[in-house]
Amino acid sequence: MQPDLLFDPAFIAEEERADLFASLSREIAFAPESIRIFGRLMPVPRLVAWHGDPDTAYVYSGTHHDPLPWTPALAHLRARVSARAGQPFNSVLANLYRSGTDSMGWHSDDEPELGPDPVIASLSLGATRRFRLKPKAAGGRPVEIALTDGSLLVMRAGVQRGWQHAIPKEAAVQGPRINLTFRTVTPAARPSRSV
Ligand SMILES: O=C(O)CCC(=O)C(=O)O
Repeated sequence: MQPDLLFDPAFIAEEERADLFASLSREIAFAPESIRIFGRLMPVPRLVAWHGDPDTAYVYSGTHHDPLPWTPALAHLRARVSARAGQPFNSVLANLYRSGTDSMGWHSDDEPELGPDPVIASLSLGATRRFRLKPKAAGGRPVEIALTDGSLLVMRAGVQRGWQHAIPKEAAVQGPRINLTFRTVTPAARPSRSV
């Protein structure tokens, strides 16, 4: 069994990559974030920002996030990524991996706001990082893809249901990487919070 992926290594042309990385670095207020594990708040090993349409509040890492507005570079990339993926997106989780010591643990993007079978498009700029996928079912083989500068990976319907993914630490990686995961949040899908 293979995950249903679209991988386009040259989605962003080489001559655009550095300018886009600089625009995103300037426009996005990447911030530290914590995750609650067994009641204790632990910092996640990367910086993050949540941007989207006004009604795309999203709970991830156990915390409620109201969206920041689309910046010019994010709005530009949303249009291009939606056209390539054949799918509209109303929000984006931006991750900044400062070096190879930043990482993302095993997870599926399966929060209720994303619906039962989300399509998620992941754009990478900067340092190449290894992206690992492992099937939830016993006996399946893991898959690894090098997410290179300017690449687009679309995880199609079924991937979040059947697979987990991660970005492992890589001591040899010195440079930073920005990753944008475009998503579609359905506000009504999560019961409203009590205050
Ligand atoms: O940085 C990446 O390529 C993965 C990001 C990711 O898994 C996520 O935002 O859920």
